Amino acid sequence: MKFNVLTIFPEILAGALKESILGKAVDKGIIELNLVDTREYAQDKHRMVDDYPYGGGPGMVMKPEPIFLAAESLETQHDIPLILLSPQGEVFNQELARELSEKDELVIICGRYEGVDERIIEGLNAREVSIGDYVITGGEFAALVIIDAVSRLIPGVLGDDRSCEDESFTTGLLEYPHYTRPASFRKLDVPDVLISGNHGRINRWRKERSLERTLKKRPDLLEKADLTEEDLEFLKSLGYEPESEK
Ligand code: JE8
Repeated sequence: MKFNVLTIFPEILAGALKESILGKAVDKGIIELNLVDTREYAQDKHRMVDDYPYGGGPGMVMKPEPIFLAAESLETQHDIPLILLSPQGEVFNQELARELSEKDELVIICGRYEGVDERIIEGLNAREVSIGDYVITGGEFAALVIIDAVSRLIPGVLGDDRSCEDESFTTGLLEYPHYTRPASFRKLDVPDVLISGNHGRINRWRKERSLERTLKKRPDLLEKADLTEEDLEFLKSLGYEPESEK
């Protein structure tokens, strides 16, 4: 997968993506980063990438020309999804991460200031995506979130023993609680069942904790989760009433 990112702050992404698992995936060539500094495509001698908003008002708006030229400079095939990060976008989730992870290549446009000239959306046929309902200062950190979530779904990026089949948001449930050594720490003990060696009991315990904490912390997730008859019975024993039975 090749991520083309258009930004005036390529170092934010370069710095974050050279570390850890994603850094290794880049080294291995499983993911490729093409960070394009849109300031390089500014048209005037002052290399201006922003200008005053038509109609007045506070702040500055990113000019269209540098972003169009940067996008057109990419040696990409037609048909490559172009994502514009924006608080107005569809909210990013695991389903969209999966969809994007199937692509060979993506183009991600990061704005700053008050955002980009609206003509970017139509003119470049960009899909607006938001990482959630809060305000950040620009698209770069949102791009990192998307690159991270998409990359870890690409075969070879995670270690083999970390297949992400059974995890939260794949099952639609929150994860069970995790513990490691020591078994007792400041009088706080690891649940006995996890030390029992009985994998039947351990799996049942984990499934039940998963269901229990999803009911407690994120009951909204239960409506879409794929629950067995047994799961449903357990949830009902905790007081859960499915929306369909209300
Ligand atoms: C951005 C952003 C995502 C999210 C994304 C791109 C470009 C309209 N506001 C713009 C005014 C305050 C400052 C904002 C800065 N900004 C924010 C996001 C995003 N994806 N989930 N929240 N915010 C830009 C400029």
